[in-house]
Amino acid sequence: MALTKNKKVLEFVQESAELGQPDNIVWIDGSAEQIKSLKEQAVKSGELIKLNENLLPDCYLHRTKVNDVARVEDRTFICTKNKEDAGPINYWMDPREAYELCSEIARGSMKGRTMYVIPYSMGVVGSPFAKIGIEVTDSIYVVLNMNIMTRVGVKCLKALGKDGDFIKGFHAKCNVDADNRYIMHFPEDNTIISVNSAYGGNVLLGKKCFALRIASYLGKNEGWMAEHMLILGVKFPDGTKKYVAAAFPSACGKTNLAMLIPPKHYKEKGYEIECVGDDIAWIRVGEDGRLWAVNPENGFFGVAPGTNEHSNYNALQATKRGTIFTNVALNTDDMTVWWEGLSKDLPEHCIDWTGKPWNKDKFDKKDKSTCAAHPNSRFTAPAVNCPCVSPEFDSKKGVPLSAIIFGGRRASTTPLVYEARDWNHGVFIGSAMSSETTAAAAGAVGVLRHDPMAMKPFTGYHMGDYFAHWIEMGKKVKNPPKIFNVNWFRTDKDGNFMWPGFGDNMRVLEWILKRCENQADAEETAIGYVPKAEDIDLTGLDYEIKEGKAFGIDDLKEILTVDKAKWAAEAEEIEGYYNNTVKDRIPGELWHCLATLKENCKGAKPEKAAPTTEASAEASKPAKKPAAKKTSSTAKKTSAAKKNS
Ligand code: GTP
Ligand code: SPV
Ligand code: MN
Repeated sequence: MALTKNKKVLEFVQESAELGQPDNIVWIDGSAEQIKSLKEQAVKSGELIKLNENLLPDCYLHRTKVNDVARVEDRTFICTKNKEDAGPINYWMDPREAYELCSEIARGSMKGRTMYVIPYSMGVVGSPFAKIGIEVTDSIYVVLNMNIMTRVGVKCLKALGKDGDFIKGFHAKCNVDADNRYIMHFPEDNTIISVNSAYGGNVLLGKKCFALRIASYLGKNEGWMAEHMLILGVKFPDGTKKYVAAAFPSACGKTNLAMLIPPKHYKEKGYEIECVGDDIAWIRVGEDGRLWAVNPENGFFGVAPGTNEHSNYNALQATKRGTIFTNVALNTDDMTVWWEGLSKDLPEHCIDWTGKPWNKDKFDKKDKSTCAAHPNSRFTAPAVNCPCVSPEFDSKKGVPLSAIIFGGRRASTTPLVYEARDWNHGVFIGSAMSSETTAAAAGAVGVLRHDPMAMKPFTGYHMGDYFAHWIEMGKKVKNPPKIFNVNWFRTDKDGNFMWPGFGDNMRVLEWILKRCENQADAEETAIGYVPKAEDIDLTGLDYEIKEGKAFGIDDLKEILTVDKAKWAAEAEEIEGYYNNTVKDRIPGELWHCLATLKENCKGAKPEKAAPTTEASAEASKPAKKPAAKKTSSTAKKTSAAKKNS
């Protein structure tokens, strides 16, 4: 039975049902009984595998199809009336064509299935930040994940009232056919459509689709920001707290930094880290002229491989109850889960992420195809499970930001940390970010791509307008946070990470927060303010870069170095990105910062920079749509396929 009288919601549900033609419609009320019964159904159908109730209470394993294991950037579209509004970085499709294409694909695809109606809120219900969405889906996996990742149920419909507006999300898994997979965004209609996938970021429509792509567009029009950022609080020995938000590209360390455990002597002094969010921040200007941030999510959809008691104790603890694991391995001896990096000992009896028996003797660390868990396998864990979750997690007003941090994977060039001269320069640093797409193999130079503010795959409009919005926001904040850039991933000539990272990143955070209070010195360089090596506390640091080579002050000096020749080349590279990729609509303030960088590096002979993927002719071509191929007898020939054939 419908749980609301809101006409717009009822209309949307009816239209969706007419399209999908499900046998039943079930409204998700958010009650524990309903969720429990859905879990039982999913276990019965094999969609979920129940794990050991004593060791992992209320935890389940789900395996996706092997063709459906990650976000699909080249099948993700921004459908604005004018192509220019989606900009040169996004894939674009005409909205009418996109609606028609998805309707053809989804029509009748829910026959014999149930359509679930999920009312959900991004942000605490009742917070001025919060926004309501309705996702319809024919996947129990989606319902159960949304129930962890967002706030779900009747309370959201109540908040919507009789005629409140909401973000429409239509998801039909269809045949999970990769050739007819589309993740469509209609920012001008507050609508998202996802067909032919059943994996995480493609189908949990509250996450990247709504909370970043649609929300970034809303934020531009309404004067706020939706960012791919973690939010953490640092509690000082005297009890005061300071908050920072940090944008790193996917799989570059947000969850790890958000839940950091400080080194021993910091802990002994009384420092603590509190996690407010690990992936998304919605940011507004507060009455006090500062920026205030909330995490619109309610759980963590975190990378499993590499997570262990030492690397991220808090994340691992968060997965110990009420968690859904996707594409990890199943240890059949005790019905628990396993992934590469969880433990040194490999499980004796194990089923890999594809559902086949796994032979530990054939495992080769360097060959991904021998892995038991998929490299992008994930856990969906409730935020309340996290031992270091912030007391401000449910705050309706959010937390005030002292600093914003950008960062990526850079084997060279970018120092461990540096500070922007001012807001606009910070925006320039974010706009010019590049990061390696692949984990650096020993000795090899990483393949770079530009990923401005870690938002390349998530900005729901023109990237140049997005930069301009950042500049505009700076004008609205009387007390802006300071902006920094970090790089945990500098390598030596053999490809070893030089900086210990993880918990030791606290040492850098401390310098950052001292700078915000004018309590630490810095040196002005061509790219901004860099710490003096002696101002980064190395007490108790115990790290071997490689066997027999312990990290020392000279290594710190090396990773703080700003090499003008490299930066002269970087400046040329950034200019090429602005001119050839983002093209028009780059704000004058950023051109000005680029000119300053070039001027500061003058005289240094540009040392050839590592080429970014955009530097190649292929990537700088305007966005084109992938061909939709007819592959199964039930999938209808799509209009895009007609045009492309
Ligand atoms: P998404 O959920 O995809 O947005 O990823 P994320 O940004 O939250 O990344 P996450 O924290 O899950 O880390 C991804 C990978 O980076 C893992 O393999 C980590 O082990 C590794 N990593 C995280 N922090 C550090 C660090 O400080 N140093 C090094 N060397 N590796 C790190
Ligand atoms: C990311 O890729 O940045 C993620 C995972 O956080 S997903 O939700 O699949 O986008
Ligand atoms: Mn992410």
